[in-house]
Amino acid sequence: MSLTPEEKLNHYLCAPGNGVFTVQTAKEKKEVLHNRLYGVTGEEAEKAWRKKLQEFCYYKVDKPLVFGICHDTGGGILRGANWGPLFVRQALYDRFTEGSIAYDIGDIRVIPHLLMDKYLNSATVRSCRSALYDNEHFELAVSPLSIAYEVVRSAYELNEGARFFAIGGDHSISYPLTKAYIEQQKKRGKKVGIIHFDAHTDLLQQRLGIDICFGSWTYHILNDLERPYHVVQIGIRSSGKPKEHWEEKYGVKQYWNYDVQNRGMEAIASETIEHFQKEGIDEIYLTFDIDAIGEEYVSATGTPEPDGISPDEAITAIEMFAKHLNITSGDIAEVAPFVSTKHSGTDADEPESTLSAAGEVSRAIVDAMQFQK
Ligand SMILES: [Mn+2]
Repeated sequence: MSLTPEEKLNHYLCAPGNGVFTVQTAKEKKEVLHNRLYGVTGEEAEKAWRKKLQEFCYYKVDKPLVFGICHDTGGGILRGANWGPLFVRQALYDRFTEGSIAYDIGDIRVIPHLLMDKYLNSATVRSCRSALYDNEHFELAVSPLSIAYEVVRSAYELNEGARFFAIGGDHSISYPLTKAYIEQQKKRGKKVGIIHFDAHTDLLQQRLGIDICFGSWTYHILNDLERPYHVVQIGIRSSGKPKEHWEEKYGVKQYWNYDVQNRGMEAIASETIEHFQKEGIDEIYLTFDIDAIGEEYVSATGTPEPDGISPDEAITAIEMFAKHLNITSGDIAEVAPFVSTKHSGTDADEPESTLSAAGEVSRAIVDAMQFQK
């Protein structure tokens, strides 16, 4: 039996911060968030969130939608990005009042052992449908990445111009999100570009036989774009191969961290803006892997890397992009608040330092989505 987009969203989502399936862990943290968003906690917060979701479905709210993907099964070095949505939301809403410029529709429901439905046999799909939806015959996705894709598609069915900001999660979340985004913009006759901040290229074809994961999602989205150089990567510094390899083999455009340090972020951002303008790009998806920022500021992440861009450089670039490009959706990934090992003798307080950077970056991306050109 097939369901309407409203019914799907009601099955696929849960209250903000509740996407990590726990009974007691971080309960207080969830209550703080719910109090802030709804003025109540527990079942009352659940009701208040569901009412907001109904409002979105009914009124097609035209603000950027915020949702969380508490998923780190696509990671594989240090896990813990499943806690990103709960903590990054707090940091984001510390910087502006939720409701003023964005609309929080909650977290997607996550079975933490799953990645994508295509990896599952039908008996597992049925059993997970029973667990999530109480009905093994509902034709609904059960894995986090498959659900993320369906949530974005359902939002588009309700509002064809929906804009969203997703909070991950490991970086594999950007695969279903950009996939759904590109399909939709193509339908609307729009030409799409992706700005990708990261320490890594994420251009592996597969990792240990798994094709969609944190290290490979970009490779798998290249064919969906009109040209591979409609992906611009910024901040790369940890790669087994040099820039020329990736640019020549895959056709992407890259600015490594040394480019940023040698030429300054403003020059890199200007060149990126000119590149997209020259290509006639209508809409931009901006994805930000928090490890683009150096581990001296950001160590609460799965693969921290030293000597990256600074939070200020990131904000400078995003604010320049916001002025000249049409950023209509985006995400932040790989914030892992409980993974706060101190590397390279840094003395930053963690995870506060990482969360402050993540909050600033998220605020800048959501702000960027306000400007429509
Ligand atoms: Mn990444």
